[in-house]
Amino acid sequence: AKRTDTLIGILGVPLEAGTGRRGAAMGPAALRVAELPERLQALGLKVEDFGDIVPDGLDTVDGLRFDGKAHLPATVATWVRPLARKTREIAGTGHTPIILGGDHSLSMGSVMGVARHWQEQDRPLFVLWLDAHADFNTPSISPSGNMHGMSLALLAGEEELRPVFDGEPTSFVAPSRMCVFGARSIDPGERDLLKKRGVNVVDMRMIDEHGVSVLIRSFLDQVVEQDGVLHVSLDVDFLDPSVAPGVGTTVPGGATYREAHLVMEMLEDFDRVVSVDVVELNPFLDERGRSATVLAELVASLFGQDVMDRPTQAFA
Ligand code: 5AB
Ligand code: MN
Ligand code: MN
Ligand code: MN
Repeated sequence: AKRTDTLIGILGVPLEAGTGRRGAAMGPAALRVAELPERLQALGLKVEDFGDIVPDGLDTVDGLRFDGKAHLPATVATWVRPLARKTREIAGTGHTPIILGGDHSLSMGSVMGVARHWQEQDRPLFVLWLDAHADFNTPSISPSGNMHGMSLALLAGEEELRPVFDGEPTSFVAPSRMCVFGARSIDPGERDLLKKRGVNVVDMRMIDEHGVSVLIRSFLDQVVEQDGVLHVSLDVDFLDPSVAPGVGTTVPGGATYREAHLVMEMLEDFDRVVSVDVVELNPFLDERGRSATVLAELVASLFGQDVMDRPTQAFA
């Protein structure tokens, strides 16, 4: 299916303060080198590239205080605050935002922005979190303090993380409208909190047993039932490291190439995806641009690239 009426808005977020490892800031550049925008254009979509977001000055987050273990929360705040404003603006002009990361803490901003937009339209926003991790830690339970492991918890409205958007407008997402898909590494405190809040979690064991299609379908059915729209947050580590090695937090036993594409193809048929993050690519750890290329292909699948209609692979 070709969606020639879709207007895409690309926005880069070269943020790596949310992770313990450097290199993710090169992600947006690598995804552009892998021709992610051009692949969408080739499908007939209109694509506008808004460049990279510029963070607010550190003086704007003076006095930001956190209890518990949180690494560089003020720096992350200087990125995700303008990102929330910009994403809301891009969505407001009828674009489908595609946010190129950057570490996963950026989703605090991108999803906050689209959540505000869709709240104004009175449409419930659902979030599909394709990830080896649940990113549902808070500063009091996080084993690492890294903010990229806390973004989904912030978006669910966890009190401990509210200082990130202190003084800024917020819209949170109901945990029952969140689905973590592909999980295989969740911390003990995080597991308890996910359960307490009622987040849907589909782990790799369930995927092995039932297959991605049945499990994705049942979440998408909930979106349709409530006449909702869907944000997709794609963490590179959703994929098996053999498919996409360019990532700081590798966890074996991830989604295969075809499982990931099937998810994207089903999302394309579903036709309710309103915004996308592509996060955690670390080009410094990649092998000859392989992971960046795989990600660009996955996004193309999500917007109509057909499996039978693929150009010859340039990598390998
Ligand atoms: B990612 C861990 N749960 O909180 C933590 O890659 C890992 O965005 C978080 O999913 C991984 O530090 C964050 C151990
Ligand atoms: Mn993540
Ligand atoms: Mn992850
Ligand atoms: Mn990671």
